[in-house]
Amino acid sequence: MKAEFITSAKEPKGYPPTEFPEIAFAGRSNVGKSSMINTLLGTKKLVKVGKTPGKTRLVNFFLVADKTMLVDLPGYGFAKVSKAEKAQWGETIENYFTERKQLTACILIMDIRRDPSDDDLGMIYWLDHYNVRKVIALTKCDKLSNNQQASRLAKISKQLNLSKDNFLRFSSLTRNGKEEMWAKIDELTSD
Ligand SMILES: Nc1nc2c(ncn2[C@@H]2O[C@H](COP(=O)(O)OP(=O)(O)OP(=O)(O)O)[C@@H](O)[C@H]2O)c(=O)[nH]1
Ligand SMILES: [Mg+2]
Repeated sequence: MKAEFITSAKEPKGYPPTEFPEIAFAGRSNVGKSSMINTLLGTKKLVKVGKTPGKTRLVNFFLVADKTMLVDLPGYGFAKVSKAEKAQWGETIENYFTERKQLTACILIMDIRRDPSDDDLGMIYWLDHYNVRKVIALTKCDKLSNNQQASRLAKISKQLNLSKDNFLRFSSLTRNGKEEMWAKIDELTSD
């Protein structure tokens, strides 16, 4: 699949002047946003991933097949950074979501082993409020058995009061869920 890095930006004035529909990847620090984009693109290196939370600090734009922009965002909710840094990342994310007209849908990523955080809830509330379509990707599924995955999915879907068709299971390690995720992205960017 043809995929190219377009640019990184902190402020809206640095965003590319393109009109392609954009899919934003959001979620807690270290949840696997950048890894998911690499997996979807079939690359290991196009997007930088990290062992420590806070690897992605800018908004990164990747153009796929000359038609869809995948947007990698900094994570939220990482406790071990300074207040100033937290505020900075928060602002970078918020700027993107409030200012970017090309935003078409959001892949909200959560670790299947963890309960949704207040930041996750805030993100869902915000997306619904602004009518941004979303899918919730439960990632790191390779850490659990199929049965465990099913029970975690049931629990999270109940906690969020969202039916199961809002969720996709994913693993960047095994690439499980990759085809389903692309099908979803195609659906979200058509019409
Ligand atoms: N086992 C497993 N590990 C994963 C998976 N996805 C990501 N990881 C690991 O989780 C860590 C964080 O991955 P990143 O993709 O950098 O996470 P991120 O959400 O982009 O993090 P920030 O940019 O810091 O917000 C890395 O050590 C990855 O190798 C997965 O599906 N399974
Ligand atoms: Mg990242």
